[in-house]
Amino acid sequence: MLEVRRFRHLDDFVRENEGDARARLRLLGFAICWTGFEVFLGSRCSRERGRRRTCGSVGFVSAVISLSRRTLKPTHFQLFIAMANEEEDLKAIMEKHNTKWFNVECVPQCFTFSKEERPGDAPIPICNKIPVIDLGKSQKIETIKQLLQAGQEFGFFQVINHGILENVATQTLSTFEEFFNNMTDEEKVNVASRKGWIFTGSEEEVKNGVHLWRDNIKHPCHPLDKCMQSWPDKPATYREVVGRYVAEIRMLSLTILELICQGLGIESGYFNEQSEVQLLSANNYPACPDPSLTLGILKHFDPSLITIIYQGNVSGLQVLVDGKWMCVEAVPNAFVVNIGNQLEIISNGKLRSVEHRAVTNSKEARTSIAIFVNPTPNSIVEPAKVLLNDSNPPLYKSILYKDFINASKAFGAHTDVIQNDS
Ligand SMILES: O=C(O)CCC(=O)C(=O)O
Repeated sequence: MLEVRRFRHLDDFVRENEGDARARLRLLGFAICWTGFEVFLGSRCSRERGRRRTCGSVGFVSAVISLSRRTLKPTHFQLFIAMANEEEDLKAIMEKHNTKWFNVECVPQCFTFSKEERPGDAPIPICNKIPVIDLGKSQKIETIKQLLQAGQEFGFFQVINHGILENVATQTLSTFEEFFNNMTDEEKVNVASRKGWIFTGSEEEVKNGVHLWRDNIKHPCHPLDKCMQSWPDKPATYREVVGRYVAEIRMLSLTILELICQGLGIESGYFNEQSEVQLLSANNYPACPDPSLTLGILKHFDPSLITIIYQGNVSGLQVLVDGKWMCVEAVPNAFVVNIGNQLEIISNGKLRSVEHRAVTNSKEARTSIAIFVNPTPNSIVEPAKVLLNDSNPPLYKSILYKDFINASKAFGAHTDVIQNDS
């Protein structure tokens, strides 16, 4: 019986038939035919139409030749379909799917990361070593010890009993879901250029030539009364709900930073000036037909002091632990906290900023809210003097925060819009 299979990409076909010399020969034959037809048709029609017509013609001619020689094999059809599935550009996908770029059966080539970058098929375990720290405990010394140890070992921890009511976080998450779901194409274009906040749909989010599988909104969120005026006004509750969330997270971040201060032996209040900017970044990762090929966010370090993430009940954040990717479990009503580059510098390397990334899943969309607590652009970031002595020389040079950001292109092309320069 003839088996007809769809391959998402030519690569996948080649990989599956690696050991088969005949398949390789057929592949070569196809490639020669294809090139010939491309040249022939290329001068007469647009590239896109030419390619599709070429695939059809090559498939048809090859099938006829194969049939006449009685050598028709399932792989012919596999290859033909693989070729027909090759690169469809994002604009065409959006037009075809009425602007919902993620409503596709297969992952288009323009969302497929290289083998080195993509998550692949191997299951990624949940890391149960990343500590879940109870901030409600009366023994502060014990809490401080746990925070320091987690920051040293993993650069990540989760906090529970943090004093933020669960519905504050869940309502904010729902507001962002509504924001991402209901925004029209026209609005997306308008908001991308609005001063004070940026929306980047997957159309714009290109990393190394491949699009991220996410929509994202970023805006400053401190001081609240100043920033809020320029936030989105749709959904109607956006400013109220997100404002309440931001105020709560500000308090939580100051509590955590003060505990870290005490743990490191730095004078109380050291981080007050270093934490004057807060940037909110909310992500929406739609369900993806093949999460092994895509990424919501490429691996990166955070250019912050600390980052506080709410991921609801859907996990998708992965952290490098001992050189291996591990999932951060979605713990009910917990916030994930990670040490950013600036705190690594101030602690003179005692606390670690660790690489992390966001992956997608095939079952449901995931929304996450990250709040980056950052120094002001003109503050100097350097190892705290009290931590330095002859046996602990500075491991990092002093640097202006804005120079750090510009040199590392931490916020990409939108740095000016989202950097609060006041
Ligand atoms: O979606 C997540 O959990 C990852 C968030 C993150 O790493 C970021 O926004 O930089």
